[in-house]
Order: sequence, then structure tokens, then C-alpha cells
Amino acid sequence: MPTPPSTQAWKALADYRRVMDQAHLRDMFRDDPRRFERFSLRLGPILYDYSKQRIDTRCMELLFSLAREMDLEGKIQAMYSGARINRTEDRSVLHIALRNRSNRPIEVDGQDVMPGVNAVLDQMREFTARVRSGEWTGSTGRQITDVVNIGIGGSDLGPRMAAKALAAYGQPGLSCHFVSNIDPTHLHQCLHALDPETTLFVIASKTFTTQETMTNARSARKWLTDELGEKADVARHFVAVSTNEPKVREFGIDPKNMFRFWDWVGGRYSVWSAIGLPLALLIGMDRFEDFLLGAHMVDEHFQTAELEENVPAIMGLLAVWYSSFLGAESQAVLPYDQYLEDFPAYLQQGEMESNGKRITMDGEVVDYPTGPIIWGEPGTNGQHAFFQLLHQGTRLVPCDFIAFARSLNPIGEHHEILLANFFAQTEALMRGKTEAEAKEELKAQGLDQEQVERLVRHKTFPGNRPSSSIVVEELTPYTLGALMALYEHKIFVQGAVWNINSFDQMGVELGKQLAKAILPELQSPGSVSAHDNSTNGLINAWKALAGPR
Ligand code: G6Q
Repeated sequence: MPTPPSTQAWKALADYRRVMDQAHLRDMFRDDPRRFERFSLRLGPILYDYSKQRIDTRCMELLFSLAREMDLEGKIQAMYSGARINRTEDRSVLHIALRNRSNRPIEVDGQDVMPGVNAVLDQMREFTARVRSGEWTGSTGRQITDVVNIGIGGSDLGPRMAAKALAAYGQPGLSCHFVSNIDPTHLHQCLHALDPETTLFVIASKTFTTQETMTNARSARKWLTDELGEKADVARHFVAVSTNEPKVREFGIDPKNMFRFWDWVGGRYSVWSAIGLPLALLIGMDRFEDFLLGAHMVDEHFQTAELEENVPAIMGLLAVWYSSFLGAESQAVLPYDQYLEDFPAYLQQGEMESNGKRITMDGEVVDYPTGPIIWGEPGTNGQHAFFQLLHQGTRLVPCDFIAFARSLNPIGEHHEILLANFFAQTEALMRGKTEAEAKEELKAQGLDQEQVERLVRHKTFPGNRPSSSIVVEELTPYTLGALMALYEHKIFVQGAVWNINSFDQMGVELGKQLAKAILPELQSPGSVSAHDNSTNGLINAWKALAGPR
């Protein structure tokens, strides 16, 4: 594989950047009345508009050439065919199999994975139906009213975000809660309001060894047995989602109540597997399968559409353009929908854990920037906070604006006001306000010449600030699944072009090792001296503050 900077297209893009630096989006819209038609696509219920990005036809052609030189199309087919593209962990990457509603065989080591995927979906269907109907009860015979997912990272963010996003489709009388943090406050906040007789815990951990999850799970089990005493039947209140059956048994969960998944499902791509169980309990299995179907529709598109018509390919290539050529350090994701409150945090993991890498597939240190920092908040809240920096700051922050055409909770004119803001923001970022326009405005307000001169620069907006707009018909399980899959494949595209492995997470594993080494030192008396001066100082100061162990 060539290094990205050694390709023809990379060199041409590095040159073309100078052309684009001279261009202003306002002028590009003036010169091309069909810019929206040229640079927007429809994909089922989704409209993707990238006409307010700093690109033109030539720039897109070069980005597509770059993708081809880095064999994006070949890499897509490799993923779909079950090749071990996660080379550092020697694993296939097959979240697409989890939502393969066509049921077309997908093989790993000559074995079709689909029968196993379908068997777990059947198991989830049976279990969720029993819990939702009240047939499955707690140990005192009462119906389950609260599901508590205990998991962290990929075993938390996806189902938590999706359960919040699809709360409108939930079963009345059944609530989902998510405990991830080892901070005891998180478990306390969740459990203090719950009744153990009607609470079901889902222990979600691919490895079933993650310190936070296992500690929270043991404390939850203790809470249950302390509260219910002799009546406690742990098997009726605990189920597991994992790849590690021996550890699940060891914890005391009946393997009949274990939902499997496989090492070819990465944590941050696992919501489509049984890690989605809390979501399936909340919205029911038919809707969970709609969620899978939405993602599958995007999977089919990603695999078959020409790059020029391929939404995730374009999303990923634009991210490469901004990170590697235009010097953008971050990208904002701005859902104009309260249900998507956790979407930026979910994407933060997806993008930053996947593409926060500095070593290529060939083991070389990269000499170009890779994955950007992802951040964001729902609109319109962000407008009253950090949007100032987007409009007038010194940094380039490409933004994704996401909105739904219809509200699930229409009240008066709220939704129109929300969308008026959505459209106005992308327009203002793109157009800006010239000094002449600002002057006119100030004069019209009756300010004298001196006041106008003093204020005009502060009131000027440079514009040319790029954004994409993603407008979706309505928030449903299907459209949420589709939206999430778009971003998953966008992440893949960037990794393919940068020639990095988007599917390992050595940095996360480092964190898991480090804390384990220090814990015994915190739990034994005496001062520590094995670390650097700062770490020794901090640990010893903590020991003094916290009191005797
Ligand atoms: C995701 C990461 C990481 C992982 C958590 C939880 O891709 O690998 O976020 O999901 O560390 O791991 P377990 O599911 O094994 O507990």
C-alpha cells in the first residue's frame, strides 16, 4: 500500500488547497446556482447536503482519486467479506453481519457467521418478549420495571445513546438505566431510586474482566442480595452479554441467560449485537430489527454505490480533507434534536478511538494528521454557548448539523423555530457578514460615524465556515440505525485513506493496566516511592487526606 502522501492525488490536493484557500463559499454559491443540487445526495429518508463545504468539483475529483489510490473500494470489499482487516488483533470486522437482514452468508475462516447471529437475535426476541409481557419476573414474582445496564465504553455508549434517542418508542412502565463509571456515586444515583424486586441487571462486557464493570456488577449483586435477603434469586435479576462464558459462569450468571457475541465485533461497533439488549427490552424486538434494517440499508449503499454517490465515502473524504489538508483540529456534531443529546459523546468514542492513531498499517509513524477531535451539543443550546467561536474564532471547525423534518412531540411552533435556527446557522456560517454589511446595519440603528467605526470589526463575520446538513424525515429506529451506520462507515473511510487500523484500541487497554498496578498501593499502608516524583507526591498526599486504610 502506498503511503497517502506518496499518492498523486495527495500531492495534487496539497497544491489545490491553495486554490481553495482563495475561494469563499459565498462567491461559490453566487457563481453556481446549482451548487446544492451538485453537492447533495438523498439516501432513503436522509438528505445529505455538503454544498456548504469548502470544496468544488475538482477538489471532490481529487478526493475520489485519493480514495481509489488508497484502494478504499478494495478495503470495503475486504471488510464485507470477513477478511481479518483488524491486523494488530488479527480479527475480522463484521458489525455489518449483525445487521445483515439479507441473511446472505458472511464467512469467517470458511464458516458462515449468520446462523450464530440469527440464533442470538432469536434468543433476544424470546427474552425481551418475556420481560416486556411480565412473564419473566423478579425473584418475588413481580414484573420487571427497571433495566440497569452495567457496562462501560463500547458496552455503554451505544445502547445508552440509542435508548435515549428512541425513548419515544419505549414500553410504558419499563425504564432503562445505564451505570458505567466506577465512581460509586454513579451506582448510588441509579440504585437508590430502584426497587430490587423489580430490577433486572444486564452485565454488558465483551471481556467480562473490565475492572469498572465487574466491580459495579459485584456491588449491584450485593445490593440485591442485601435488600432481598433470603428471597434473592440472582439468576432472575442478572443476565450477561459477553464473549467470555467461563467468566460469566464464575460470576454466577446462568449461561442460559448469557447473550453471546464474537471477537469480530468491536466494542464501539457492538450496539447491533446483544450489547443492544437494553434497547431491545425498551423498544421491543420488532423495532430493534427496524433499527438493524436502517443500518443494513446504509451498509448496502456503502458497499455498492460509486464513490461519487456514496454518502459515507463523501463524509469520510471531507473529514480527511479538513484534517490532513486544511489543518482543522476538530469537528463539531450538532444534532438539532433533544433525543440525540448523547449522539456527540457516542461519536466521540467511535471516531476518536478508531482514528486516534499514529502508526500506519505497515508499522510506520504517520507524517500527516489523522483523526480529528469530535465534540458537540444539541442545538439550539450550543448557539447560546460555543457557537461564538464557530462564527468569529480563529479556528476552522467543520460542523455536521443534523435535524429531523418532523418532531415526535409537536408543540405549537417549537419545531419550526428549531429548524429556522438550524437553517440560519449554516447560512450565517457560510455567508458571514461583510464589513460593508455590518456598517449598514449599525448606521440603520442610528449610530454615529465614530461609533460605527469603533464597532464595525467586532460586528463583522468572515463566513466561509464549512458545514454539512443532514436532514432526516423523522426519528425512528430505522432512521437512527441508518444515521449511526453512516458515521461508522465515515470512520472506516478515513482509516482506509490514512492507512491506519481503525479497529484496535491500545490506548484504552493501557488505561486498564495502569490503574490495576496502582490500586494495591492505595490499599496498603505506608508511603509509596516507586513512581515519578509527582505521582508519588499525589498518592502520598491522597493517603494523608483520605485517612488510614
Ligand atoms: C471499544 C473499546 C472499549 C470497550 C470498553 C469495555 O471499542 O474497546 O470502549 O468497549 O473498554 O470493554 P468490555 O466490553 O470488554 O467490558
